Amino acid sequence: MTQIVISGTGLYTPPESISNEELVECFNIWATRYNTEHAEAIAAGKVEPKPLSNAEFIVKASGIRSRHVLDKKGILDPEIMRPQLPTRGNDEPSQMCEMAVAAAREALAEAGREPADVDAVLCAASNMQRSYPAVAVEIQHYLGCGGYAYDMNVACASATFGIQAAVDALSAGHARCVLMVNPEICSGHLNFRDRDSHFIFGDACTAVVLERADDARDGGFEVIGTRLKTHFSSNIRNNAGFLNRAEITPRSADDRLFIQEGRRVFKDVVPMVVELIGSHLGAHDLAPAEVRRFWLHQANLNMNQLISKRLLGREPSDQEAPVVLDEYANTSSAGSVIAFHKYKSGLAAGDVAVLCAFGAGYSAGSVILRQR
Ligand code: CO8
Repeated sequence: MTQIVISGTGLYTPPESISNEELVECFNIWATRYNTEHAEAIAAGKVEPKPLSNAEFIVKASGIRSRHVLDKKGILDPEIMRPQLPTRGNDEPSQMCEMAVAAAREALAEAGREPADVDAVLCAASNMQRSYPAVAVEIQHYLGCGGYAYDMNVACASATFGIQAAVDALSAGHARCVLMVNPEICSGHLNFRDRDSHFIFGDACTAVVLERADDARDGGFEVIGTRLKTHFSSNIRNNAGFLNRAEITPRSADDRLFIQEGRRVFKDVVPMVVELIGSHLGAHDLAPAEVRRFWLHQANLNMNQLISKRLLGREPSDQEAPVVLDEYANTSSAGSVIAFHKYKSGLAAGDVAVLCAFGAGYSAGSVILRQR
């Protein structure tokens, strides 16, 4: 069988960052104003008051302390509370393209490759900023890659599905060098006026270069195997779509943003992921104790600790299951790859590691890697 390797990774981090305290201050100004304006209706029981948010709750419930975003000013203006991005002309690169090009350049430099060496570009993310042309084709154009390109969306698990698609294309001989990118502008579809979820997401983009082992430079990670799993659930959902304008009863604006039953997601997804990683390792005659590092999806610290604990039978160390969501929050499909990108050094040749992402769908993907 053709050996496939990850020969480079890259990361684009938006320069602006919002702390929990800044986010909560804005939310509470807005909620207090709302409650004052609706005081009579609230007293009459006709309107629910808006409860206040709390920075300590956010850290305790999620492990998140801050998030990088494309536009801090709009999100933190109580009159606006959403990112405000300049409308770009059709002859300018889109925001997703721009982030992906930056992350891709870093990944290609690590792989020792030029954009012209790439003959497949996969843009795997939770949202595309337009329906068509595919964002991947735009990235291919602005980087100067050859071959073909396409978009794919499997929510937070998109990067692992993208890695499997890349491995399949390389194994089948459809491509020799694949660039897989995950530009996530989560702030664009987050409801900053929903106390239960306003703190969850941030923006970032990751990039991964995959090649056949005999083409790649020394180092990097051999892909030992990939395994994907999906199971339908509406517990994480976003009803924004091209048919919104055709709906006889239009959905509310809030229903066209991210919504979730966080507790239920936690309960459903933890066992699904533990089973996926455990059975995937078993199929390769590996035990969780033999895994030197778990680069898990970065949604919730308690969730990651529970998954690692169930697999290892003990608490993981910081090195075994690195965390980036304190700084980045949940960056959807980029999260596990940010953890991989930032914490992939320090392993010895032959060491086994797992990259695993999970989220809406439900969807989950496991990628077993071996340090070369
Ligand atoms: N401040 C103060 N109190 C709060 C706040 C707040 N901000 N929010 C909730 N509370 C209160 C609640 O009202 C509740 O009060 P009470 O007990 O009186 O009812 C109490 O705190 C506890 O609330 P929860 O039970 O909801 O709190 P949890 O401990 O469950 O934590 C989490 C909430 C953090 C959301 C947690 O459930 C979680 O992280 N779950 C997993 C979620 C997850 O992994 N989701 C994955 C989604 S990602 C994905 O697939 C990508 C989708 C596409 C990207 C979209 C980008 C926008």
